[in-house]
Amino acid sequence: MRSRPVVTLAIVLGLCSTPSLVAIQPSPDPESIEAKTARLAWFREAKFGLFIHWGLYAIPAGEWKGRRIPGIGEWIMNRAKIPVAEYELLARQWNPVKFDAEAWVSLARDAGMKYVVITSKHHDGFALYDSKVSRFDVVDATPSRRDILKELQAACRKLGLPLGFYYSQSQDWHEPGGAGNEWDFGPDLGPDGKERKDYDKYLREKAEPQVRELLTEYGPVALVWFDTPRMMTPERAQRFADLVRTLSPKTLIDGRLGKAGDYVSTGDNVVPGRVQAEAWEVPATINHTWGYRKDDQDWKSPGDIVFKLVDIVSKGGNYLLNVGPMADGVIPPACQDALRTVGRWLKANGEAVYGTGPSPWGEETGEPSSRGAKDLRGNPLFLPHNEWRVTAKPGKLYFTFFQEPRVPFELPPMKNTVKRAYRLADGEEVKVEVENGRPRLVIPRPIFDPTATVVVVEIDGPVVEPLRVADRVATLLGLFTRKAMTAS
Ligand code: JFZ
Repeated sequence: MRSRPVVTLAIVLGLCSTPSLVAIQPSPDPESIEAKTARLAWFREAKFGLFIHWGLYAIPAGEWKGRRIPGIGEWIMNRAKIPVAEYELLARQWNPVKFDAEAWVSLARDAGMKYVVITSKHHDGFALYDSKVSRFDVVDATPSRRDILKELQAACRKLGLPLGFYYSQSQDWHEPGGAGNEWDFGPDLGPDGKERKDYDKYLREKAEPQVRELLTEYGPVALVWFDTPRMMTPERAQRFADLVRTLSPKTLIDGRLGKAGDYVSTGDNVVPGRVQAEAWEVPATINHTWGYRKDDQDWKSPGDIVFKLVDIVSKGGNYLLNVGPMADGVIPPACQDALRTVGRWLKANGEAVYGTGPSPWGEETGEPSSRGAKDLRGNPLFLPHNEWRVTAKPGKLYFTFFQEPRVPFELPPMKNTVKRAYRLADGEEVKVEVENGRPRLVIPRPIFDPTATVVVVEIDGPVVEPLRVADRVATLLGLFTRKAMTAS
């Protein structure tokens, strides 16, 4: 604080005495709103991404020594308390002969996904690329020796999809200093709450150098998806943030580093009830595990995925949907089919998704239950309404119906007049009636596409102007401007 006047004086003197320096733009503060907004532009447009959890855990695929190990597949080392020395042996079986990076990225593209995020190193500590600071990776420890991330980087570049890396910065069950492996290396914390491992040694000698390798050798890196920030003090988290900001200023940081990132990551599979202003993303499973488990073939249906996508987008978020490839490198065919079906829907209706803004209203997503009912955790009970959602672009509203609505469908209150309405998939005109100043859509029955039918409503003015209660009363009394009445 005390040095500030001195610094200011120095700057002023510097600028005055050497005019040439004025031309040098100081690089904008990476934490400024402007820098963050610019970094986030592609992410806010993209809406839908492919998450890939792949590693040695795809080999046991949920089963260890003939025993079914419950829980998510990529946690098998932890759940079965497999010693490092034994888990390491899996690397000798790693030989994904059917892995085809371009096939994976094409799947993402066919599904209408606009970015890809893959586990570069999960909690088990095994890296999917040729790391120079650890031998526990696909090249140094396996008979295959193929650098998975290099191949994916090339495929993503070729097909034009941004590629990001999940990196487990804190948990590393392979390292004595990493967090999480209490079966080989004892607890992370003592009964006094003090740290018992040389965690900073692990961070300095493996995690930080590996993040550096990813940013410098596998770029451009769209984002780093940090996770489970155990023992991530603000100082430690800052060291990772500094690496990302200095080595690759356009790279996004997710919401699980241990300090605020560029966007918020919700809990796994958790979709908030309401519109959120900040950029956010839901990491979600397509069945009930991230890493492949042979006993989980319970894929979400294309209709369910389309609903979740539009629901999330109408609340301002992104949907990062995961697949767990099998050990041979193949993404389970049934889950590929579901994704391609979603892609066909998006091919016809993507305009309602990509680059849109959230619902101008928001009440349509549900309502708090009356009389203060609480859920099991004691939170106010929220009753979701899932009949329709709305997204917006300048002058246009996209109403997506997941069920046949009651017809005519009364549009939510707005001051704007409706110019016209049409079905997005085939351009067919949808009749608009106006009653008491309130436009209604006469949607033909049966509904066009039972998965989800989008009706585009063109309005005057770029954005919805909300009707306040007083305006609504005036409308009902017939006092509202003639303008609203002339729509149809
Ligand atoms: C973590 C990992 O442990 C898991 O294996 C997977 O990679 C998943 C995407 O992320 O699990 C979490 C992390 C955070 C929450 C839930 C599961 N959370 O905040 O609710």
